[in-house]
Amino acid sequence: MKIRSIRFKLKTMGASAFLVSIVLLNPAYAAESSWVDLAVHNFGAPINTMWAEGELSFAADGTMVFCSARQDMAVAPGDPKDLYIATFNETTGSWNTPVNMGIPINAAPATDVDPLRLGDDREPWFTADGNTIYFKSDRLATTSPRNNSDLFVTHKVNGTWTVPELIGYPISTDAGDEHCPAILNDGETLCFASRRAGGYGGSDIYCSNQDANGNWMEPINQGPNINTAAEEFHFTQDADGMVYFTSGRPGGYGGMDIWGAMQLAANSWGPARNLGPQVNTAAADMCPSLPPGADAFTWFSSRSDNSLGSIDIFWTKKVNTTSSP
Ligand SMILES: [Ca+2]
Ligand SMILES: [Ca+2]
Ligand SMILES: [Ca+2]
Repeated sequence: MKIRSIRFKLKTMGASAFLVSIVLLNPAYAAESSWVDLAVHNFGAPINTMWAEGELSFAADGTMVFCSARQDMAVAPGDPKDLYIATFNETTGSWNTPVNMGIPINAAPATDVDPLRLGDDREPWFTADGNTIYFKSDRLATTSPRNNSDLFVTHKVNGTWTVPELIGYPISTDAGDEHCPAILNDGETLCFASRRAGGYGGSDIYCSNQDANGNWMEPINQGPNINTAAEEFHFTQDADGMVYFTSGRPGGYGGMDIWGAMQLAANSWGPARNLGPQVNTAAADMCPSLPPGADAFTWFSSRSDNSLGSIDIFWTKKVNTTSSP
């Protein structure tokens, strides 16, 4: 058998963003579906480690922000999660060593102020222009009233990330444990998860838009095709309008699974479909993300196969998901 190299390139806005070199064993099959197309791929080192990785998000140029529980680069000993930024090296065909975004983007533990302030910064949403990151943090958590997490935003100004600002009420609340922010394809609608009263149970997904003065309006529960009595969180929308999200509803493969639903109108979604057994397993399969280009799908999972330890980030071809309506 001869060795043949297939270069799999994701493109966006005319710019090559993300390149993976893959070796196939038989050139005769190169034009057909191969194991490469069908496989679930581990992102590999240096992104995945023996600690937990997850919650990734991409800018249009392929730069990735994600979170990790790795302790060898944490902003403080015992810090549970920090945000990291990583770029892909097209020369070597692998990711560069990720960079801890540092304080003040990441908060150090402040349990002396309140025992809930563990320094848990996670669930980044990177805007396509690479200049804004929304994320969840416990830096303002309070035991009474119990407020575990809120949403924050930071902007890159002249090459420096600004001190994160709280996205205040009615997005962050004192009782909702807001998390998993996301911007829909329109570039304007902010969606997030919250346990606030009035939902279908547990964590539900809500969306909001700004009024003419730039203030976020009352968030709208995304309805029963998205939200159930189980946990729902982490929207991400593709160019076709399909939104991918995490849910623990019945009918999946066990634990948390990733589901898809097509947008019908503002705040209105078609029936949710499980993405199928390539992506979803009996373990926790969560927090979908879409790299630049149309054909890849990424997420994180506690699946034990092909893992570098704890939770890892994976990708597969989008064709391996069964989300089509
Ligand atoms: Ca790991
Ligand atoms: Ca729910
Ligand atoms: Ca699962």
